[in-house]
Formats: sequence, structure tokens, C-alpha cells
Amino acid sequence: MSGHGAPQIEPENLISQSGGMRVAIVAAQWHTQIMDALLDGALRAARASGVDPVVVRVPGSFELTVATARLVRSFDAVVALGVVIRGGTPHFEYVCQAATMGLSEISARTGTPVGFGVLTCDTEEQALDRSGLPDSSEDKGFEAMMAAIATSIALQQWT
Ligand code: DLZ
Repeated sequence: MSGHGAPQIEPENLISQSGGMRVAIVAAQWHTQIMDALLDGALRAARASGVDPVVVRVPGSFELTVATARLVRSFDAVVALGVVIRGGTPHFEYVCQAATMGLSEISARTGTPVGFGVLTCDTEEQALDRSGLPDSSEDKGFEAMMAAIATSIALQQWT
């Protein structure tokens, strides 16, 4: 899936509505360089939007679901970050499916926005290109945080 067609949500436009918003980032630890870049992007987006998130580290992307399930009890939005590379795991489909289905189910069941910042790539090069490093073409950690904050703001006046 390419980033073509993604909305341009400007963090500065969210500051006036993000006051007091409690946001948690849950971040896996596999593939350190790419994970650090995703986390950096998510923190950049949060701070530019006037949000100061907490960061919870879990070992792998499989653990994102259980951590998110707990965190949605106490936060207005959660952003899940992970990197799964096909070459890196014979369990690629299982780990990707657990993270994707688990996070989507938690978000729908609880009504709490969950930003999906889990890269599921065939190669490390693809993941680097989406990680928000200076030479990357996409910044998925930033995008996931913007989506979570913007969704929380969109819902807060109606619920
Ligand atoms: C086991 C495993 C493998 C092989 N590869 C990855 C990966 O590429 N990315 C990732 O985030 N996690 C990986 N894991 C770890 C699992 O997510 C999980 O942490 C372990 O199976 C322990 O539950």
C-alpha cells in the first residue's frame, strides 16, 4: 500500500482542540533503527499537535495487542508501533495478523482511537523507506499519531 492519497493533516491545526488529551504510544523493540525512527516520528507529531504522550515499550509486535488493550482503559488514544519483516520471521503472517486484527478489534470494541503504525514489509529496505528517516519517502509513525489524535478530536464533540 503506498502513501499516495494520504490526507495532509497539519499538527498545528489540532493544537486548539488537543488540550488535556491523554495519548499513549506502545512500541515494539524488534528492528531497532527502524523502530527508533517510527517512535521519533510519532513523538514529533504528538508534540507539534500539543500532546505529550507516554511511551510503553514491549518486546515484539505480538505484544502490542495486550498492551493496547490495557492502555485504552486510561488514555484517549493509543498509537501502536512495530516492524515485522518477512525475511526476519517464519511467523510473519501470524505476527502481522495478530497485530492487525487485535488492534482493530480493540479499537472497534472500546471506541478508543488506535493509530496503526505497524510496518509489515517484505524487506528491510521497504521498512526503512516508510520509517521517517531523512531519506525515507514515508513517515508512518508520524502518520499513525496524526490519525489517532485527529480521530479523537473528531469524536470528542459528539460522544
Ligand atoms: C519472534 C519474532 C520474529 C521472528 N520476528 C519479529 C519481527 O520481525 N518483528 C516483531 O515485532 N516481532 C518479531 N518476533 C517477536 C514476536 O512479536 C513476539 O515478541 C514473540 O513471539 C514473543 O511473544
